[in-house]
Amino acid sequence: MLRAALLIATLVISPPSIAVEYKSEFTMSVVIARDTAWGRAAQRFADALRYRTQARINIKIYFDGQLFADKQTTEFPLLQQGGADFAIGSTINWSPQIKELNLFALPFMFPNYSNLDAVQAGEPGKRIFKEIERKAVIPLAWGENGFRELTNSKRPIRRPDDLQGLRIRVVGVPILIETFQALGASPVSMNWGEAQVAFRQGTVDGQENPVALIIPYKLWMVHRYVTQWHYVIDPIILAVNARTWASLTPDDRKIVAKVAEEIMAIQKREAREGLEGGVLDTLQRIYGMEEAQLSPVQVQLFRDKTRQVYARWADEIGIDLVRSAEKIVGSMK
Ligand code: X2X
Repeated sequence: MLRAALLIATLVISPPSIAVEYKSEFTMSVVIARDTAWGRAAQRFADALRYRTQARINIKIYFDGQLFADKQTTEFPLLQQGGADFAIGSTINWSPQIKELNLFALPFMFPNYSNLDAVQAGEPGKRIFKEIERKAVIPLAWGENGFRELTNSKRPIRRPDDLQGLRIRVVGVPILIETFQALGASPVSMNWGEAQVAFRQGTVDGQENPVALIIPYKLWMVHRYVTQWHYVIDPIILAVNARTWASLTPDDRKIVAKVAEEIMAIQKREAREGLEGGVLDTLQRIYGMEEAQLSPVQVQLFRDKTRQVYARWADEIGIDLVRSAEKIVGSMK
């Protein structure tokens, strides 16, 4: 009798529900504007999580690099240290801290998106995610900024010679600076925000970014010429700070992982939409840009000029990783 009463008392006193107390607001860093495939994915991720977790996970997104007052190459340390709980970041911006991410910036490494998907899904992609995890950041899903094409205000670029002396804005990472130097241009590194001003004022002559950004950033207003050369690819990654991740309940972690995967799969499709079927024609037809579409022979001339940069960076990145990716790309040609 006494035992039964005790049992009932215990059941009443210790109900199984554990109230989760998260911080009232998680932060998320995004280097670019909301009105892009990349920015929309951040918004959808935050909206879906708020809904699916009954607002337990409430994310405030800082677009346009507002969360890192400094250079865009400091976004990864910010995420690492918890200054941002989440981020959708470019592999270029994170490459100073994760040297393996320079794989995607090896000049003329990836001929098309299928090769890239295979590398990400295969051993190299898994290894890269492990490296990120070792640095206290949990990568949740790959997304896409796109193949980076060249735009400028001076002249059509069809041969390396055409680039001679042109001031080209790049992100301040060594591999891109060295690539443009090898091509005879004058690379100028600056943040994406400052770059918009430099384009309008003409203090630089050109830049390199995917069509998915050329259109919403209206680069067609400042640069008449565009060259489709697919010289590097720029995947993006949705990731979360490791302590933030550990603070979530296992059930919430499952929801976050699932939502990340689904939203970023849509993001990839959106960023790539029409790209391989000649969206550059759109730049010409709608925005009056003059496009140079390079033949494989013309691309080869640019590739030849950047071969040493490739070789040097293959060592820096880790020759095993590069060979493993090259093998996948080679088997698909
Ligand atoms: O700064 C750029 O060029 C951008 C927006 O594409 C990146 O964040 C790498």
